[in-house]
Amino acid sequence: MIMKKKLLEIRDRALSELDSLKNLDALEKFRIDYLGKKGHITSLMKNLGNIAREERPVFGKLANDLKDEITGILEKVIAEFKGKEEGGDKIDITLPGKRPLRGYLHPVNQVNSEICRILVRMGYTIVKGPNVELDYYNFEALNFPKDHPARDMQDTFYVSQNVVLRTHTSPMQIRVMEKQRPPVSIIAPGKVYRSDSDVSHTPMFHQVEGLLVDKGVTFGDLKGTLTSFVHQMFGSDIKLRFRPSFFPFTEPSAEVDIQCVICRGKGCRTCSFSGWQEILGSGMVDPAVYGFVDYDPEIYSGFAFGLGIERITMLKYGIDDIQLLFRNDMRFLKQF
Ligand code: 2NL
Repeated sequence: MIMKKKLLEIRDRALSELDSLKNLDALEKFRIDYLGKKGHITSLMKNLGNIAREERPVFGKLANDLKDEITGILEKVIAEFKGKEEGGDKIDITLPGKRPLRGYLHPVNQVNSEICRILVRMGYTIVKGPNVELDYYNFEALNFPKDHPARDMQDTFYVSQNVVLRTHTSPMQIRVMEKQRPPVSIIAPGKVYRSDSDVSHTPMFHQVEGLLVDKGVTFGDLKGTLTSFVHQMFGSDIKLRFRPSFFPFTEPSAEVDIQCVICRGKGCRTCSFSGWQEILGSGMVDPAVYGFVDYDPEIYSGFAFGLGIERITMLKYGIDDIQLLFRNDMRFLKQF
């Protein structure tokens, strides 16, 4: 009976010790202490020979039961610890994954990329330059007279008397022509700034301008290039019309309208029921501009065109308020 008391004592001690163990190392030490070759429970069993013959079967069973009980609890506790250490009880790997939100280009940048892709494939090279420009490159060398309304403080952001935020990307074309002899075929995409803000104007917007100068370039080349561009951009069944216009830096000048992409010419709100939408300005480079970059207008001729990216984005998707493109409202942007 002394042995039975001893057995119960060992059981109590084992159970309370098990409760206080904090990690897998401590559990392993516990296993050796109790179940190892020289462990408390193993020793009990080895002592079986020292007790009365009649008591041996009963005591043997008690000792075996204790060994099984402690082994069972120990295994369970070890499994729990392993789970915790590996984070196994926190992550259910059978749950479906969370799909991360994937970023994508703003519609204005998507349309910009599409325009540049088409023009680069036609042989144009992309050039980029400063948003803060000298009056000389923004106005003077582009043949704007000193009293031209675009030069007004009301329309242009002045940094100082002869420095402005560029009002178009044409200054880059002048910078390239200053350095490079013809043939020149470049496009200048980028931000431009005008002191203007309403449903159809924002103080900053995006433009792509194209310029091609070489020997023997004609208005026919301009028409062919822009027709091919429009067909690639909006579809080969879209009709164009070239309308006489005026720009200080081109002569002759033409604005290009396309059949309304929303109503296909029938007349709707987007095209003010005219069936046509204006998409770009263009013209043959004015000989006066060549004077500023030292090209001989008797030898060279060329054409240029400029288009507003926001305007084309709005036409393409039937957006009626330019401000929507700048509010960064995901409910709006997600649609593109
Ligand atoms: C428009 C009109 C245009 C040009 C831009 C240009 C550049 C040089 C010389 C001559 Cl360096 N022209 N650019 C020509 C005609 C029209 O843009 O309405 N853009 C939104």
